[in-house]
Amino acid sequence: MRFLGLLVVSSAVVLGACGGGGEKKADSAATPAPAATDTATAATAAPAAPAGPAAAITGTTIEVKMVGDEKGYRFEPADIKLKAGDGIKFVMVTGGPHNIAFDPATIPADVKPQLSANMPNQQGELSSPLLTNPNDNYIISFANVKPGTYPFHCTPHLAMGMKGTVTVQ
Ligand SMILES: [Cu+2]
Repeated sequence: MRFLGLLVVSSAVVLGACGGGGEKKADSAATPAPAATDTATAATAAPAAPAGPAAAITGTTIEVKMVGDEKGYRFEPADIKLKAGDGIKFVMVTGGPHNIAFDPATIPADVKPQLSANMPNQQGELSSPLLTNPNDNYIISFANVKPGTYPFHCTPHLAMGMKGTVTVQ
């Protein structure tokens, strides 16, 4: 009996390091966001148009592990603080598939376009592809994303509490 050598070509996650020279300095005159306690149950379905170009990471890339084991499902660390221009590399470690998703209802309208532009290959609005294999990863630049705290979660494991927050300072 002969076995044909099966060449398993692992799909290389091509992380587009796009060298677009569009470096915008976010010199926003820190407008303090009013404590928005309004119930944003707007039934108006705003089209998710990724307006504007992705902004490349200019600062630090922080690694966040995506873990699922006997202790549960989680991001490590789960609460991440970023400076302007930083980004996050989400790495699948165990218990996948995992993804990274922002609930569009929790993301301010003036943040959505840049965040969306910085999330390649979305599988739904503000939702990354599923990461299935160890070391699969997904990088989100938060460059040009306005300061604020944005909750995110893993869609397959949201019910098991796999969630976190990104705070852009
Ligand atoms: Cu998960």
